[in-house]
Amino acid sequence: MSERDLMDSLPPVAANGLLDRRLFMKSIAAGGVGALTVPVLADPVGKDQPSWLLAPGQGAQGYGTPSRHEQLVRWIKPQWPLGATIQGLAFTPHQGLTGTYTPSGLHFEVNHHGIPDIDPNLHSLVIHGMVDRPLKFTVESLDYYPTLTRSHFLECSGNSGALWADEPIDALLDQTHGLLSGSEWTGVSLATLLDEAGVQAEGKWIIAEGADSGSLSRSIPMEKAMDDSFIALYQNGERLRPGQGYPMRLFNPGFEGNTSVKWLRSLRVTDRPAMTKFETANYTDLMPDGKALQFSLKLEVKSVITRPSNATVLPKKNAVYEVTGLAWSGSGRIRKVEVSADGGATWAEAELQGPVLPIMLTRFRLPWRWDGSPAILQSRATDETGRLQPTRTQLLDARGKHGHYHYHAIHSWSVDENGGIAHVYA
Ligand SMILES: Nc1nc2c(c(=O)[nH]1)N[C@H]1C(S)=C(S)[C@@H](COP(=O)(O)O)O[C@H]1N2
Ligand SMILES: [Mo]
Repeated sequence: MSERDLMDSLPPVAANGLLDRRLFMKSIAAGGVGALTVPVLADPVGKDQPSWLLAPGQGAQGYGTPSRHEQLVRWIKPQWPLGATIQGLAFTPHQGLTGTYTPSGLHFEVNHHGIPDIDPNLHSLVIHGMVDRPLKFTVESLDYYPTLTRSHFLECSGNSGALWADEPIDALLDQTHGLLSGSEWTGVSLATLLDEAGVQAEGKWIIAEGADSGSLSRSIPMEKAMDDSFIALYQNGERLRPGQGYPMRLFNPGFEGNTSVKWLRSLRVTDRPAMTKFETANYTDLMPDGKALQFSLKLEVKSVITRPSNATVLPKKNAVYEVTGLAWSGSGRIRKVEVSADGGATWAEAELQGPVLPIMLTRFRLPWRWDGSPAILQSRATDETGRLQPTRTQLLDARGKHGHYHYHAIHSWSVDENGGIAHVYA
């Protein structure tokens, strides 16, 4: 089938060149519809052999590292105001990644008081307060409990905070969406440990405290703690990295990242929240009426196109590109992601990469034929509870213009006639 016939067999599903999500499956049989032309070779083997074919290569490393030709690094110097007050930020470079699991070395980090250098043999976790039996767990003792493994995203509620600004920032995706990563976490259910300690009837909250110098503390509702919270000990199969909370952290699936207290040393059961610095001075949401929302813990439904992005230029007109990105929700699974190439006037449903897991990054893909004229690419996600990602206007109408956290509006990339891409508000 020629490329033309292929296009005709699967006509556009939305304006400005969005094509049926099954196109890529058909195009494998048809010989490809990629945007870069690959030459047909007269002599497929050739005479000149590259140097690496002529002599044995180097030995294996004790701990593997990426190819020296791959320079993908986390961005650690924020270009927007919030970060200026936090020393230990690192942003995941989603513009250069694919899949849904973030390599551990590229996981984002927010360290409000730096990374403590903890000796696991000297670290412990105490559960105390309104419990029948106060308990102390060493790292080793937790290894004897039944473990669970969950794939979850972690997102700082300050992720995309730069997009509250009046003008769209000219920065790569790490700066706007890089306080978000996805991992496989292994650890021990918090309910198991709380049951062993015996939570008393008045115990409605848990104050979780970290072993960093500023003792970051957050109040967690007992309902959440008994539902799906866990103590994470491993990440992507290996022990937690120091930046992720080594040797143990609290993990509250779908809640704002700040509540997943790293370097966890204490869980105190109480009858009320502690009103710590991080739930009063920080991580509250200023509303249009001047009042602030507290304990807005659950993360919203959100998505972003990671390729194409402003990290690249579209190399060729009248070619088919894969539009791909990530969608996630603090409330469960992603049900649907739609893509628009005309600034939100028409939408087409994207292919979701399975398995679609609850409270985990979900990758979407859709073929798009760019005819060379200006376009605005957007994605919007719907989760299994029916929550739909709002437009920027809807978000500002609801939350006002002085937000700092929980920005989750539809994100827009403009494409100009030269294939240049920019972050815009549409
Ligand atoms: N003890 C402690 N826990 C902490 C923090 C911290 O600075 N100290 N940062 C919090 C914030 S603001 C976020 S968003 C997440 C980030 O987790 P990560 O650094 O593993 O990505 O950890 C949270 N837990
Ligand atoms: Mo955060």
